[in-house]
Amino acid sequence: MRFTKLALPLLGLPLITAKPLVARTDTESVQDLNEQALSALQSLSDNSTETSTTEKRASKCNIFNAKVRKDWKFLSSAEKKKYIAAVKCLQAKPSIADPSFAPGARSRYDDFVAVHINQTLSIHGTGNFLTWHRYFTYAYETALRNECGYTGYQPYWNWLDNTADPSKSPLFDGSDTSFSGDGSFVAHNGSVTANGNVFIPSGKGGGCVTSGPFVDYVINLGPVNPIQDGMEPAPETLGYNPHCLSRDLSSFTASGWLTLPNILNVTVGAAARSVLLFQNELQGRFTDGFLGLHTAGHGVAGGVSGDLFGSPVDPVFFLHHAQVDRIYWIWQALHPFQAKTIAGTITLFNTPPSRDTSVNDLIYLGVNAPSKKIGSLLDTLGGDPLCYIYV
Ligand SMILES: [Cu+2]
Repeated sequence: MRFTKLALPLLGLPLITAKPLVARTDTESVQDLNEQALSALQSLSDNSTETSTTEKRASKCNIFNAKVRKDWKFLSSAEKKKYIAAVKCLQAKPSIADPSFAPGARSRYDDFVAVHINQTLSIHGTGNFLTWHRYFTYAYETALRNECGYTGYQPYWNWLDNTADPSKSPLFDGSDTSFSGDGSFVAHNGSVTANGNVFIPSGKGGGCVTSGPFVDYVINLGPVNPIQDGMEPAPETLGYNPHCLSRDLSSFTASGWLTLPNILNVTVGAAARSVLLFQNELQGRFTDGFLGLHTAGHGVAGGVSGDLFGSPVDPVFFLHHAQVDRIYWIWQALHPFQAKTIAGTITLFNTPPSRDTSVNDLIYLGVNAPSKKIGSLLDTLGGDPLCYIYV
């Protein structure tokens, strides 16, 4: 037993030491973590009670038959265009939510935005933050596939690419294989996070995106609590408020927060010791000016993405949250004894004070997916319904 406990966290280390002694880029170092996670999961699978590899490959969900989520930049142009076409399809399909719930929802895409807006104060800074956003992203991926003919899986945003200039990123370069680029320049005095603790200086945008697939996209819901100077909230929280996709790409936020040390800290460093430390450092604490990788990613996009409530209106949200989930998946794989633990209460940083989150609590996504217990969403290879890995 003692041997097992010592051995498991060391799994995969030979992958690093075996590589030639040349400097690894930050992106490659994160890729090493991803490979360690895969080898840890494979070792767990090898140590399971099933006898043969053939048997494993045939069983319900395992590392061999799991769906594979990839880095956006490694999708072919054709694959990127198919993903973008499916997003636009979801934005064109009529909403199926009860209009009394979200009167402003017009599209199937809005049905996702609406449940996020509605539950914001009970899904951030809470014990369900990681699993809620995991299932939300999964439900969105499923809608793209089942309702809009997408045949791939949910890609992720590799945070450490292009941090010096996010407008060069394949996600934000404004090409027809991006999520549109920066907003037009609108003079403003930066953005201040909701608690007033972090100031993000203005970039070169602030207005509507000017190129790429989402240049004509009309957002119907939000913003609820915009943080960019001069941006006004919608008159009603879930009312109809047509507006454009705005961005203010922030190299300040990307280069300051989307860093290798921050990723190492939460996956193998001091903040990897418990799920509570992990989730707070990853997500960002809204109380003391620590943005964290998650909040920083929203801040890098800026504009409508700065609104904690309405951030899913920017389709890049789902690539960002796939990366948040990838980091969670890596942490879980490298910490198998803690992988299924949860921590936190059911209100935003326990405000107002509330009970602890339970693995028996349901994740509710309205019309977007059947409700699932948190306990069934802790393992991406759990098979009910999750069955995916990251590469
Ligand atoms: Cu969220």
